[in-house]
Amino acid sequence: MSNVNYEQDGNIAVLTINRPKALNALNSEVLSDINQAIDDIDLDTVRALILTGAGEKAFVAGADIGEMSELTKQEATEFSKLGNDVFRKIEQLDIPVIAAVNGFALGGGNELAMSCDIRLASDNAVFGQPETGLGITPGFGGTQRLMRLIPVGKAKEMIYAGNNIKADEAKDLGLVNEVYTVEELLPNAKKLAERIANNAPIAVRMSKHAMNTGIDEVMDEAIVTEENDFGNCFESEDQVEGMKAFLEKRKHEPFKNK
Ligand code: DAK
Repeated sequence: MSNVNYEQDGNIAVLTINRPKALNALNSEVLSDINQAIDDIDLDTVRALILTGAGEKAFVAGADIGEMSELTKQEATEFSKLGNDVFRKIEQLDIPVIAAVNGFALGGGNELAMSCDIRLASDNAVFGQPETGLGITPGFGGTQRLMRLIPVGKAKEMIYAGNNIKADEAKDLGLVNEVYTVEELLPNAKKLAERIANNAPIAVRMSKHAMNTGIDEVMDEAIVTEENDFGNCFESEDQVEGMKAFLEKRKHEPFKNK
């Protein structure tokens, strides 16, 4: 797949969107390639995924404006569904996904980053939803995810006015967890991915499910979601080993994802 690179190293994998000449803008081909690459992940061995963009300028500069400009209403709906389905697949993937945002994350790029569990940024990263200046609304979840991640008034300002924010402000707002130099971004994303990969995969998966499901539920339902996910861990060998190792005051054996 020419539009994405996928590399697995042990238990972690890096998916790089590779269309740097167009600042990694998402056309339907790129979206299909991301979709295929996600489907091909070996979830028995990969325990954390990093998503990043090729080149020095951009994570993803948005959906492809050239392709979108020609769409009919029917085609636009299909394009929006393709993007939404891929982004939702990333959001609901059984392993945590870290966005390593290495430059512009505009429109669909910011929306893609927001579909990930965690965002880390380089100090030259720029986040924004410029769609209203193009005569459209954000179409890959931006109207919904941004206001769930940062204060509603700030999300509305970014979307109505098309104001971009830089990495430091994104950190202050909680949109990104940490800011690094360009060179240090990927190594630090890998360090975090490795820390995640060292923990019990079923427990991480159940935690992701509980948080992602519970955030859209009322508290009385959300705690039941947690109860079930907590209970599910007790059918795993990793739970037995993790607790046994603690009680025996030793380091646990590498977790087996079983
Ligand atoms: N689409 C297509 N090409 C793009 C692009 C994009 N989003 N962003 C950049 N490029 C291309 C440029 O056209 C240029 O191509 P050439 O002219 O070299 O062939 C190349 O990438 C380099 O860009 P620049 O020359 O512009 O580079 P600069 O450093 O000067 O500027 C920039 C960088 C990121 C500030 C600028 O490129 C820019 O403003 N880009 C557009 C950013 C943007 O507006 N992004 C939001 C796109 S809209 C929906 C579904 C989805 C969406 C909405 C609705 N439904 C179906 C309902 C999502 C919408 C969006 O994401």
